[in-house]
Amino acid sequence: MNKRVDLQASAFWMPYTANRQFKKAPRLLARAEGMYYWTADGRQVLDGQAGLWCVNAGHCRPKIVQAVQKQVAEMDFAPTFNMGHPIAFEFAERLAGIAPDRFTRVFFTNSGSESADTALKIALAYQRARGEGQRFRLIGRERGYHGVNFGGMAVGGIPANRKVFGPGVAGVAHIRHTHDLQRNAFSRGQPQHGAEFADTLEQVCAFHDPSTVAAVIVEPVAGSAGVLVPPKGYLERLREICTKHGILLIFDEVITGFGRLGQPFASQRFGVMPDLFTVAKGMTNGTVPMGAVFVKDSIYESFMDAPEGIELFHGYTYSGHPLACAAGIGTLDTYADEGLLTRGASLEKTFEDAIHSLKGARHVIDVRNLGLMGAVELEPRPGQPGARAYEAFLKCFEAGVLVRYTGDTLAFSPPLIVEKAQIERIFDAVGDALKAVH
Ligand code: PXG
Repeated sequence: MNKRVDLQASAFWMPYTANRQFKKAPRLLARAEGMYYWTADGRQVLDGQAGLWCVNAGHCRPKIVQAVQKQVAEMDFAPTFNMGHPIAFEFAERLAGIAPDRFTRVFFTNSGSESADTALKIALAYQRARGEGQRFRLIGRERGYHGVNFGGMAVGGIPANRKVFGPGVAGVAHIRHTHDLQRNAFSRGQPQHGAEFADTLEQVCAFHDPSTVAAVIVEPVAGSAGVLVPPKGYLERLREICTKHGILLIFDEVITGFGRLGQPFASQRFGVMPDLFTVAKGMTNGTVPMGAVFVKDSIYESFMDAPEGIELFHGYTYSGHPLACAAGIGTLDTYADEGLLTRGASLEKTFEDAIHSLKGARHVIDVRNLGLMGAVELEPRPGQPGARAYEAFLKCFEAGVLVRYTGDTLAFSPPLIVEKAQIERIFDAVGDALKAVH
């Protein structure tokens, strides 16, 4: 079969992809195991990106595969509206068990986008439940990514994701992003400068009147925008301002959750607690789509104070889907067996040294990292933004290493089972690619 000809006319409208460009020269993955993919023509590719920031335990892990196989044969689907199945309760309990103190409730969704929209809706409903129904505003941050649904898009801060989709949700404002190349380029871990960027929240609140603001949502480390690590003291200051004004702080932990930063969740890594946080991706090791919102006990309780009846008019057909719950339990077992939720901490220095070895490489204007998350930012080629990173990505793939690129930034988030030699291989491949890119 001539795959190229078939693909050019394929019915598959690919997401976030230059369809025509891709279909002319497709890159097809056919199999995966542990740290590796194999292409359709049999080449082995080291996964420097955990799939799409999600396969934290590596690919096709036996406990997860077996759990899903068993569940699909036993009960494929069951509703969670006014019905229940034990595995959903079990998985929620297990999740609450690894969450920071007081995050005792879990609302199931099917993706990070749905988690963001669910968290925003819970925040609005909570404010109303406690008699603060005038708080309708939602605040996001420039360069933030909270998925593609209307709520997450509205609070998101990447212009290309918003500009053609109309006015969207009313009452949304944004605070400044935290990227400061001039002062913080080549920072190892959290940058020194920029705690004061949190004060833009104070300004936005003053402008709109803080008593109209329901919630602020940020990624603890911005992922899609190119791994923007929060400056020291920044998240602490956001927390203080939210608390002072009765505003809920939502952390979007879709990428940072499940061990990416060397702790189960970013809030634990930074010692800053939100009121709600969202997850997806690593929750099921990417095996079956699923997301969730973790809710602090006091927020949940305020819903339960209402007269009996449905407390929250929200939910998805597949909230708590049995296959996803089975995958999730197999995932948590795998994380626990191998200590993966904290393994990133022991590899952080190795990862940091390896990625910073690219300082001084051609085109590189910044290197940044935290946990097993890192980025290398390139000087854009004049008149061709994004071209250099795209070409470097292609060269790495040809050399057998999968990385991610966004704009002119290369991003890295290997599975948490990665070994030192594999970390070195990833950054050697990037170094070679950069020598070949003009
Ligand atoms: N929040 C955050 C912080 C994310 O990173 C979402 C929400 C949305 O999740 P879903 O499951 O609806 O896609 C994400 C997703 C990239 C990239 O290249 C990042 C994501 C997805 C695809 C690509 O950086 N993050």
